[in-house]
Amino acid sequence: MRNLICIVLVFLISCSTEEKPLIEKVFLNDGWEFHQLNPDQPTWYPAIIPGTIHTDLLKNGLINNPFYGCNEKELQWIGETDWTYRKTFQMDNEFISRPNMLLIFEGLDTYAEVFLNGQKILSANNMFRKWEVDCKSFLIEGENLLEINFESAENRFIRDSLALGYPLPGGKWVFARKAAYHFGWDWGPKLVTAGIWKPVYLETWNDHRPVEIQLFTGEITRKKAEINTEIFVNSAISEKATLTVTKTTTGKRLARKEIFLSPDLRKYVLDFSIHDPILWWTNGLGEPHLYELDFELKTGSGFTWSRHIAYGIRKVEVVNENDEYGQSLYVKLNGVPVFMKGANYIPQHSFVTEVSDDDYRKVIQTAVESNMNMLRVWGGGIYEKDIFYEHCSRNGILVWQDFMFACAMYPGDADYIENVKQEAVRQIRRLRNHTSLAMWCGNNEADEGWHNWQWQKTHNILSNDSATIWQGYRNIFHKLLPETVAANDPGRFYLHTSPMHGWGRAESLTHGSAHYWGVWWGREPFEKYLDKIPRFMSEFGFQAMPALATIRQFQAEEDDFLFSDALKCHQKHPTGYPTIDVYLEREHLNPKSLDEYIYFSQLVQAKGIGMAIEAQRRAMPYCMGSLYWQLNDCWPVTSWSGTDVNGNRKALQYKVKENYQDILVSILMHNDTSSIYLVSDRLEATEGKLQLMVFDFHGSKIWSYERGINIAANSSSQVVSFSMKSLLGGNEATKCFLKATFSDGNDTYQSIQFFRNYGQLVLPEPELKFEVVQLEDEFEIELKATEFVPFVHLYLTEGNAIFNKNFIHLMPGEKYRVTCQCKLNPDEFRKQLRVKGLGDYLAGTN
Ligand code: BMA
Repeated sequence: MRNLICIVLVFLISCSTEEKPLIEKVFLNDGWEFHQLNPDQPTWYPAIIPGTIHTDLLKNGLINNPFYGCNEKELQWIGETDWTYRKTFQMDNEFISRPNMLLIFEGLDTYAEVFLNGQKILSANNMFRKWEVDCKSFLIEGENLLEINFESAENRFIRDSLALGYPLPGGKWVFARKAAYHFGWDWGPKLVTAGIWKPVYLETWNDHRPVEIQLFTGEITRKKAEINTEIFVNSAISEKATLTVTKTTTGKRLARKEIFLSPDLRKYVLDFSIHDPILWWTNGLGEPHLYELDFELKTGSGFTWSRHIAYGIRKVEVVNENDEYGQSLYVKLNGVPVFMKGANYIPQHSFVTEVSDDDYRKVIQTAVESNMNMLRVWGGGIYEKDIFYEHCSRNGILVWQDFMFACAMYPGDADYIENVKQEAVRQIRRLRNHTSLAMWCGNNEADEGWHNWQWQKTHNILSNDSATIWQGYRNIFHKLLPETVAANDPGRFYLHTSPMHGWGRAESLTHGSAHYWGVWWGREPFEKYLDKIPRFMSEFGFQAMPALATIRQFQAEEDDFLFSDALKCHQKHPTGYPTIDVYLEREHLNPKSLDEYIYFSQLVQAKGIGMAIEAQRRAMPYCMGSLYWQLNDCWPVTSWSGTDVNGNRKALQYKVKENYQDILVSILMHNDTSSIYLVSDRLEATEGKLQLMVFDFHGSKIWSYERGINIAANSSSQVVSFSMKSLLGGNEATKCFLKATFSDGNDTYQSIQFFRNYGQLVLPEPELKFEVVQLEDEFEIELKATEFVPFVHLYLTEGNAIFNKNFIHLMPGEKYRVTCQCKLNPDEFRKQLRVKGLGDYLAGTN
């Protein structure tokens, strides 16, 4: 296709004395086309950039939806095929005579040979790097042709493995600097993408090209915070310039400095202070205050450059030192140890170019509403877009950032190391100004795999090769990455791996970060979580099915049975459903229909993970972090996530919200004794009232206790305990529950504990009524029941929805209001809404 592309000009720089911009970006995202490399009769199809080969094939109607049914299996050929993309564009004489001209690829996935007017200008091999090519001598006046050939990452794996000559544990991602989850994961499909996944543009400049700016917070006192700024500029000429920084909100200038720009220098500094600084705090502890700052560079000849930065003043220290128990790992924010409450985050889609800005807003909103203060960007995905970190900064969420290495050992040759170095430099420098960035971590479970997963045996690794592989590991994770962090992001904490010890080893509970998978992978009972308390739990999890609306995304209603082929294809753990079944049986739950399986698996997931979070929070300050596996999904699937790919929240998400509140009321039932704990993350003591009540399922109070309490700041303590006998006083354990509340006069925190497993409860058959009212931009559902109804579940049969509360315990006669955001009209909403309690579901299974 010889299209005349639409050239978008972005005037980065404006110039008061000349008409032409001094730095200009000409985007080349439009008018691309693609086909398979080297077919007999090529047919070119239009492509959308940024995108991937899968999205292009799908949008041209050439393949079926990869997420539907078991389609994934039939689409494996795409990842095994080489592809080519091309576009043409016009250049006039004025443009090509400009002095400095770069062709910039923000991201190429992954093995790409780039040709401009028939000449090879770039060989790319890392999706996490930005590629800049000086293209002045290749551009011509008139029509230019840009072509990119993508080699299949799967085929490349075969070539690279043969060349290496010894096996590397892990999967097909070990050589490719490409998102590992594209090769399939235990929650994600194997869809090995290729393509231009980030913008492409030409950038021209004349005299100066500012490339980046970095801010460091120096000393912070009550009176002022010192900020040091480094600005990096490439210059072709020497001249005087002025650097200024202004507060956007007030227009107040904070600093001004005369500098001399010169081709021999690159780095310029500007130091300034902010008086009476308002510190940045995490969600729940205070305001995540950001200073909106405008930096400007102006030269005598009229060159102007500006950059806006939202910057939080805070001190984050990650304390990882030997202590009386082993080795601590905790975050100190502005001098205060803060318990990290959060989850592991994975890419939001198998094709990351499909994730919209609004999706980023929503996923962080889920974290905020769930009272989290940390997310871990897991190492098998991607370094996220800036917007992700911006939302985290604005919402008080700290980021634990893995480098993109997971569950494998990697080659250690010089080319590979250099490639990783360039990637690390690029990503560190891109992310280091984000206030949310707390720490870097070398990899996910590579050290653990090497020492605990018998890789040497299962991969037949000879001892010589074993030494080489381990040396390669050390070179990357103990040398290259920490050194690159120290050089480019001085002061930020680097952890070489997570977990620091495998979950079978004693040190995992005494030293640093731990991933506890005895529950789920080891099928241990949830009660194990009570004993397995590490210093910082960075992974633990349990699976549940997604919402019915999400299942409907991959199968038709007539396939709603256990277990349809599509349900099997949308479970990626080798023993996923049987493992869930083990835990359902322990809970005396026996789902017979899909509807019941969704509900029961979600209840059990919430119960188990809730128990773990409570145990970890109760154990503070010994344990100072709880990041469950996993916040979100990349496609519709049964997985460990609390929120499915369409934003529907599982029971877990509501449980997490309760368990991550700044005050936790926790009931520990053990050996026929119920102990009540109060945990507070608040920075000051809290005066309030603790109330304990035992109710039967008709709502009659059969026992109560009340006491005033002063909870110390940032503390956990056991307040009181009672034997079950005294709580029940002769009533049947299957027909009662314990409710504990703590009220500080403004807020009330509560916890409910049953005395028996969910399946053993003897529930009455109440009348459960609900009414729907349409509000301005959401629906309100009013619920009422004649008897106690535990775990009332609201859901839609087809539509995706966010309920502000769900899995609610309804007391008899009490009116309860829930709001729901969804895109349905009122009639459709009423038609699709289902409201069911635990008793309704149990009745179906008897
Ligand atoms: C953890 C993660 C992932 C995996 C999850 C569930 O260890 O790092 O590799 O998806 O377990 O098995």
